[in-house]
Amino acid sequence: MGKWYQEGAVYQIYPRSFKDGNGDGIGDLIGIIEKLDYIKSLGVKTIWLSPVYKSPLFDFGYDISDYYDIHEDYGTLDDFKKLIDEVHKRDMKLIMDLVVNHTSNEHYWFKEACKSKDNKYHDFYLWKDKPNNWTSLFGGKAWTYNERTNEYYLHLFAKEQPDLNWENPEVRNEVKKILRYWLDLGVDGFRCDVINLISKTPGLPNGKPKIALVGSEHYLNGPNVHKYLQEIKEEVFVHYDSFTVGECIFLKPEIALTYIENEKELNMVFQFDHMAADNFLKWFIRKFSTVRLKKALTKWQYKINGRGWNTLYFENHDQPRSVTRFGNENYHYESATMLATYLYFQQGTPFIYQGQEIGMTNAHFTKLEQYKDIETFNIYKIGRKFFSHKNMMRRIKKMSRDNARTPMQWDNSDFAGFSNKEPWIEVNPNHKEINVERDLEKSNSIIKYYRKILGLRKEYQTIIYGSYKEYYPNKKNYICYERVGENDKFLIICNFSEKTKKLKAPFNLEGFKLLLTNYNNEDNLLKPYEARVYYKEG
Ligand code: ISL
Ligand code: CA
Repeated sequence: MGKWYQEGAVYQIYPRSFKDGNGDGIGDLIGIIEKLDYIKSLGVKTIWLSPVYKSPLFDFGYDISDYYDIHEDYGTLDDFKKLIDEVHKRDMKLIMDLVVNHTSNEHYWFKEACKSKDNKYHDFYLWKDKPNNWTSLFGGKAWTYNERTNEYYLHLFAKEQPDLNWENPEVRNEVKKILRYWLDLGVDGFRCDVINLISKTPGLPNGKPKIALVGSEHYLNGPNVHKYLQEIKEEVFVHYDSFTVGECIFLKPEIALTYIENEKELNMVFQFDHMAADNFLKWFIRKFSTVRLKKALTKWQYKINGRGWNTLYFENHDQPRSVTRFGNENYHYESATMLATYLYFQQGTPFIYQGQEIGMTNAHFTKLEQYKDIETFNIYKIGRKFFSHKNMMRRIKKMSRDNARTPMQWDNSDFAGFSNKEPWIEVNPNHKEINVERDLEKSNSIIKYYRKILGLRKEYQTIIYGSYKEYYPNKKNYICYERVGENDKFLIICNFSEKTKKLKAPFNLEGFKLLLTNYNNEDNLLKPYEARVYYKEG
């Protein structure tokens, strides 16, 4: 029997945009409870809930001001306990987002720390009399002046997100208390936000000059990160049946293994290599290349399988919608199902982001005021020093995180069934055609296709544990890989383009049966975005 977090898929909910249960235009916990049967019907095992803690919402919850309470927009602690209960009643699990590289600047600790250098919380954060040259991941400087102590504090993200000083054992003890609190409430694990940034080079020295992320050599996979994570694992996680997935930015497979081999610190990680298939450093856009995408994903299959455990994702609350980004909105059903076939027959835990299962698209906003995301505004402001308004609007239209944060599209009513009140962010007008209710009525239902994939993963252990081998790695817009088990074999072939392509296989398909496809076609021509899963026993 394998591990539940390896065998079952995860469904990520961005609570502000999932379902509004009390009619204020903002998603909430009661709304999520209303939709648990729908989530269960997809065949997923676990829900990953993006932050619902108290927060001033500068980064919509990734800036936490109270780790022990629920933001009033999302409900109460009792609502949360009810959610956990209802999730477990459906034999599902729930993991929370753990954001402990930084807190909100409105957290009690930080407000105290700013009062004086000898305040007991002062060394919960990282201070310098003079800033070094590090830059923030949200653009701009990574330091902000604090008048009362006449010094600067570090923030790798927004100035409202001061970095915690993990060198301080008091900080680590507070994090352990937070973990135990939620685990004792029944939470089944955590998605650990930018967890490979928590250890910084002592003394916080200057970084080498470069175009962006100046100083990152002093905080990416820092000197004590493994000490800290092993401490947390040994003192907390080993006492619970839980799992952790670490978001680790700019990570190589060899480094990933130092976190996940033998699960000694984390059970798995999110890496970002495949997210660079259409850009450099997110905002320098380049033409999407399927060969680049394939190389990235195959590299992680080859390097991790057998020694660690992969995560399989194309979307989350930070990434543009994959059907727009990698697929084709004119072949909506075909490209959404092809992407799902390509991704979820690989080895690793599937992560599905809310709305991906109906092929929700990018927002296609045209005005800056339609956006809500702090990263988007920061990047626009900085970018305008070098590029025109039009140029920057083109970049943020493609890459803004708000592309993933428009309200979930449940039906074709005014606010897509998300709410009966004007939501906090605009609903995508295409919800008239793209919504859960309509999808489930269609024979070409993306949801039903996802259900088939997750059903096959439950039925065939080879999809979970089998070997992986890619064919034709350099063949553009063509996917071909095999999964081999003790006594069966899968061959996945996808036409990753809108052009008809000749079927090409690395061996004779005699004796194989077509187990899954997004068309009804078995001849040797692949239609636009056609995906096929061939299967043979023995
Ligand atoms: O998408 C990204 C990488 O290309 C960045 O926008 C993202 O900020 C980075 O991956 C870190 O993300 C995490 O930490 C941030 C928070 O804003 C993101 O939502 C979270 O996923 C700071 O907590
Ligand atoms: Ca609400």
